[in-house]
Amino acid sequence: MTTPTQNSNLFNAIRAAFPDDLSAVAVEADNGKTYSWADLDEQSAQMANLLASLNLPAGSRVAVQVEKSVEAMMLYLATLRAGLVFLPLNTAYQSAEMAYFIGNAEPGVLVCTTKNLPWVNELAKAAGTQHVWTLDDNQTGTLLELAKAQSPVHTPVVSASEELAAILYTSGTTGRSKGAMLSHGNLLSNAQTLKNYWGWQHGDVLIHALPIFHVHGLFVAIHGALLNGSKMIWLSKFDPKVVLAHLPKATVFMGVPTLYVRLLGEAGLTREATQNMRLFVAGSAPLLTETFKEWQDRTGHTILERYGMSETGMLTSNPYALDDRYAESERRGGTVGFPLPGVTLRVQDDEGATLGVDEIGGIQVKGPNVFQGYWRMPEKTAEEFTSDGYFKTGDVGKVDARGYVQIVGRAKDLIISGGYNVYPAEIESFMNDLPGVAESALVGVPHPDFGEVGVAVVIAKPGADLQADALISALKSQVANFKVPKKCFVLNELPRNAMGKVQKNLLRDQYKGLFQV
Ligand code: MCA
Ligand code: AMP
Repeated sequence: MTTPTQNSNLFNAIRAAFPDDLSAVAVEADNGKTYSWADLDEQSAQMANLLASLNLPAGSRVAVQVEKSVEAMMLYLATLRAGLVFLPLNTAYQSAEMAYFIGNAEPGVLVCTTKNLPWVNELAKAAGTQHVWTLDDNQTGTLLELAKAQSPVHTPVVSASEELAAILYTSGTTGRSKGAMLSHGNLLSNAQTLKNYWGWQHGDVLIHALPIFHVHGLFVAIHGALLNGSKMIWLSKFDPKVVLAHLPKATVFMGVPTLYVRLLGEAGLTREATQNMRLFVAGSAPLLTETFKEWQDRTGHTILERYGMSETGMLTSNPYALDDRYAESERRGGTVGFPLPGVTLRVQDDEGATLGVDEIGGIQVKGPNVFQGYWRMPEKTAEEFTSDGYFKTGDVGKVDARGYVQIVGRAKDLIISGGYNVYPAEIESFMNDLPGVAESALVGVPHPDFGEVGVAVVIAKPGADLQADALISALKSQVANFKVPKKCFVLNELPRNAMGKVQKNLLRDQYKGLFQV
């Protein structure tokens, strides 16, 4: 237990890493604006004072569904320093999805775009959320108007390390997402581990091209730069040509595999264009060894692949330099490297026996980065931990003789498309509710750009005349665009095994060549 005076508020560690010269540029945004370190401190202080003025109960959630902007990042920092719980939501979520998150999280504050305000207001009313503000990516919105009237000085609230800092929804194996509760300590321990393990150094400059409503862009990228007092080149959206243009002025880039595939599609990606860079990090989805090798041949850089989860932050990483716990310093394609310092990883079979070298089983982890559980789901949380306190990741893999971890599959029914998670159970429930649909199945198949995409198989009710295109457009009006199946087939029946379970593996085999070029 921490002493009451010990303040483990993550913002303190971030603020302590700001450079002495607060007038220096902290963020160079692609809208032409630059933000100094003083801007980050003062504007997040104003937002923190605004949040504090609401006198919300401790642990209140601040739900945010806004387009990527530096002001949105400042709202995250403000939530930390105000001792509240940041809840970022993918901007692609539509009202049905948002109704679930807002109903489940019951936020004290909801921040959304002006465009979505009408229906977000309805959800807020239903959930008892008293404060709904707007924030648009052109530096306007009621949040900024109200914050302007606040003092630019704010002392971060005293937070114990086990107090919640963020909730991220993820892993809807049951068709519905669960809120992963992350504490100040979870986030800080992981951020400090990565700062050391990836050799962050004075003068580093990060190109930030990821969304900031997931762990990769919000924690791994932003904490990496801020905890190192490093400038960020801030792109509101990934564009390979824009990234290429900035490479000569940067040293670190982080991306999901799709970003690397698209950069490789650019003739401008050359050794010369990347010679100033120090580190390329990939994760959130499997990096194909072809991509890993092509990048090495084209640029001379060896991508560093790492593995993480919303529930745990980063778990394993290929070595940046020599890792004195292992005889290796090689980054190996097709592996996710070694368990990070402080992380204990094991592989177990279904009976709970710990497996040995090269034996494939369920990956389980322990560490200060592992979350506090799922929001208001104690039973589900208990199911995800072993009796001796390991978190069951739902990933299937092995550890080889050199200590490298390889992920070979997933026990959970999950498709990772362009780095976004698509939960078949959730999409199947939407499809089954469409008129004339008797049942459906969504499976993941390889895709040259997104890595993996969803393909739907739908069975019609007797007499119903289903058109695949009509089903797809119906889904488009209900769920986030990235979740919409890239192909839909109307068949007479689904393959089932003796127990009557749909054999998704047969469907995956049947459609695996659909997008192969
Ligand atoms: C866009 N589209 C997609 C995806 N993104 N379809 C499938 N999967 C996707 N990921 C579709 C849209 O529906 C749209 O189709 C069309 O592509 C163009 O939309 P647009 O938004 O312009 O797409 P984009 O700009 O090309 O986006 C692709 C992207 C984006 C840049 C790869 O998906 C992205 O930023 N992914 C990163 C996700 C991320 O940050 N993951 C980290 C999760 P239509 O026109 O038909 O609607 S954190 C995590 O996984 C763990 C913890 C970890 O280890 O990091
Ligand atoms: P999320 O549900 O957003 O927390 O995503 C976490 C999941 O992404 C993990 O459980 C893995 O299945 C997957 N993942 C993350 N990084 C990698 C990686 N480097 N290789 C393969 N899968 C990964």
